[in-house]
Order: sequence, then C-alpha cells, then structure tokens
Amino acid sequence: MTSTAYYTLTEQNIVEYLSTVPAMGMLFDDFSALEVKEVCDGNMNYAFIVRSKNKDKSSVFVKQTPPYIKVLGKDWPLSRERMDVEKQALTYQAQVCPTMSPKLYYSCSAMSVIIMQNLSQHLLLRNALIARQSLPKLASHMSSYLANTLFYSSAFAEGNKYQPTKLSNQAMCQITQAFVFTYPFEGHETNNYNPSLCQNVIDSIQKDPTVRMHIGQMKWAFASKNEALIHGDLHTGSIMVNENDTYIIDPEFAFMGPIGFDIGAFIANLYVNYFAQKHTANPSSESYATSLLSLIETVWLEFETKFLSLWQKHDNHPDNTAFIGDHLGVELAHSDFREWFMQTILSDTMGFAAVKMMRRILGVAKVADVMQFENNEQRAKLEAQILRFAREMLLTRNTHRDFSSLNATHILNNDK
Ligand code: SR1
Ligand code: MG
Ligand code: MG
Ligand code: MG
Repeated sequence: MTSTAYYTLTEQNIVEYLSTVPAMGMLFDDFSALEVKEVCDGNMNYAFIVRSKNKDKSSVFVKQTPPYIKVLGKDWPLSRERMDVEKQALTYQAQVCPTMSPKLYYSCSAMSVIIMQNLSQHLLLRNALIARQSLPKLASHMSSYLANTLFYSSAFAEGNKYQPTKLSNQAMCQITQAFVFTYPFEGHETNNYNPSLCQNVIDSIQKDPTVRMHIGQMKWAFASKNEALIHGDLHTGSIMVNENDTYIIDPEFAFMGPIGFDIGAFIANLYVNYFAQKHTANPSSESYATSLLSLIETVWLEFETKFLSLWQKHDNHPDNTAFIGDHLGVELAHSDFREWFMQTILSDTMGFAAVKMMRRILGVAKVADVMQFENNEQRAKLEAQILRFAREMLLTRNTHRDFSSLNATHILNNDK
C-alpha cells in the first residue's frame, strides 16, 4: 500500500518509500540493491537519483515538493500543488513533443512526489554551455519545442486534439511576479549584490524611471496575457542535453501565460552565457560565444517559421475554423494579422529576456555562468555588461525585426 500522508523524503527513507510504490516493483527487482544520491542544485524542490547496483542498472529520478521554497527555507511557505501542475504540464508536452519529455513513471499528490526517467547521463544545458559543448541539434529541438507547445495550447489551435487543461498556477505566478518582476528592482531584502558592483550600475536599473516604466509594462504583460500553456521557467537549468537529445524538465511554473516568456527565458540565459564566455580565458571561448549569438538568431527564426507553419496547416484543414475567416475576401487580413502577432511576440520575448537577465544579477537566484567567477571585481565587470545589454534590449525591444540587429558586441567594446 502506498502511504497517503505527506512526510519528507530523505536519502535514508526513500528506498523504503519506493518499495511501497507498485510501479517501482515493476522496475526494480531488488530494493536492497538500491543506492541513493540527493541532487542538491534546485531552488524549489528536493530531488534524488535512485539506482540499482545490480546488473540491470535500472534508475529513476524522484522529486518531492516541500511546502516552502527550498532555497529560502521554511519561512517562505509555498503550496505543494505545484507538483500536480508539473505533472499536467509534462503530460501535455509529452503529447506535442514526445522525444523531448522525460518518461513519467509515477506521481502522488498526497506526497507531492513525481518519479520519472533518470536523465543524469545528460547534462544540464547550463553546465554544457559553461563547458562549451557542441550541441548541433539544440536550435532545431528548442524551436520545435517552443512552436509545438505554444501553438497547440493557443487559441489559434482551438479544437485540436492536444488542447491541454487551461492551467492556472496562482502561487507560482506570485513567486515569479515577486522574484522576477518586483524584488530585483526595489532594493528588497532578498536581493544579493556583488559588493564590487558599482552603485551607479545598480541605480541605472533600479532608479531610472524609464527603465522602471518598461519593467512595469513587462510585469503587466506577464500578469495579464494568457496566450498559451507556457513552461514558466525555461532557463538553461530546465533543459537537459547531450549531442543528440534535448529534454525539457521542471515545468512546475506552468500556466496559461505570455508566449514570449518562455522564448525570452531561454534566450536570456544564452546571452548570460555569451557574456560569461567573453570573460573566460580559453582558446575556444571566443568562437563559442559567437556561435551562441547565431544560435539565438536561429532559434527565433526557426520558431517563427515553425509556429506559422503549424498555424497555416491548422487553418487549411477542412475541419478547422481559421482565426480570421476569409470567405468574405479578406485574405490579406491573415498575413497582416500574423505579421503583427509575430512582431508582438518578438517584442515580448526581448522584454522578458531583459528582465530575466537583470533578475539574475540583482535578485536572489543566481546562475553558475556568472557565479563561476569567484573574483568579485571580475564578476562585477561581467554583471555590469549583462545589465547594460539587458537595459538596451528592454528599451529598444519594439524596434527590432529579429535578433540580428541587437548588438551584444558593442557592449563589450564600450568597456575597452
Ligand atoms: C526564490 S526564486 C527561485 C527561482 O528559482 C526558480 O527556478 C525560478 O526561476 C524562481 O524564480
Ligand atoms: Mg531542478
Ligand atoms: Mg526549476
Ligand atoms: Mg520577421
């Protein structure tokens, strides 16, 4: 019998717990031969890899959601329902992107536990980028993931067989509103500044009324647009890769939100790595950085092409109703509307990407791309560049047609 009352899983009691889960009995034939390793790098949850020492080497990834934000501790309570959201979002993404979703073996709401495919043979994308790994399929995989998940859950695909539950996820949206759109800009107690980062750099974001107005616009867009079922936290720590595969994990922040938020989160983290490469004394970091800029451009262009093609295919199907019907001779309205739509998504993508970059420098949740530089002075230079670039992207976001006109290199040249 599986226990239904919540208790905290630990390295010590997890095997006993797994032995009560029928689905695990099918996977492991000898519970006494299991070894457990806690995975400590997440901000929100506890996670373990459980592996058989026997010849079959079966393994699983077990995640448990505590009733608080792990990285901040028990004084920051948070609903455990995020695990149910994660399960629903994983189920949806597995329908529209089966090769990019980890297999789900079991979940239990009462214990806030989810058991899935162990992907530890893969690297977190963040670590793969830091190690300058070649990822030839990443642009194609990510643009497909973004186009499929965002199109099939949008109103343009109304009536399609994949339409997911229209998830709301209030508690997690509040976390994002606070820790992404509010605290980093308001001198909050949870903020964490590098002591070597100049005050005037911090002020150029927090105390500039124009910047703050634009941050307000992005916060409003986040709070009010319900365009598609988004992952909600698609940074490079939510993606696992090797040369051939890309898996999307951790959609506990999923909700019906703005399409540009997922694309922006991904691209923001690529830019952060780009600037970090520029501070790395490695013979290949220069060319790797350049390849990241073309990755960003390609992801956007391929996303646009794939999203528009799904839309066209949907509208051309005899069983579907087009978003703008053309039986009264208004064909032009389709293409004009689509162009306006993609331009709006691009502008949102850049705005959200900018905010996401800023929060990683000013707010509580840091990233290894930046924190790998232990010398405060050196890190402050990198952080100032990221903030300057993000500020420019935020303020000019309505003027670009794609990512090719965003000039990241001039930010570096200004420092010379
Ligand atoms: C307390 S903020 C924690 C952060 O970790 C998650 O990955 C989200 O990005 C969230 O904002
Ligand atoms: Mg995680
Ligand atoms: Mg996460
Ligand atoms: Mg265009």
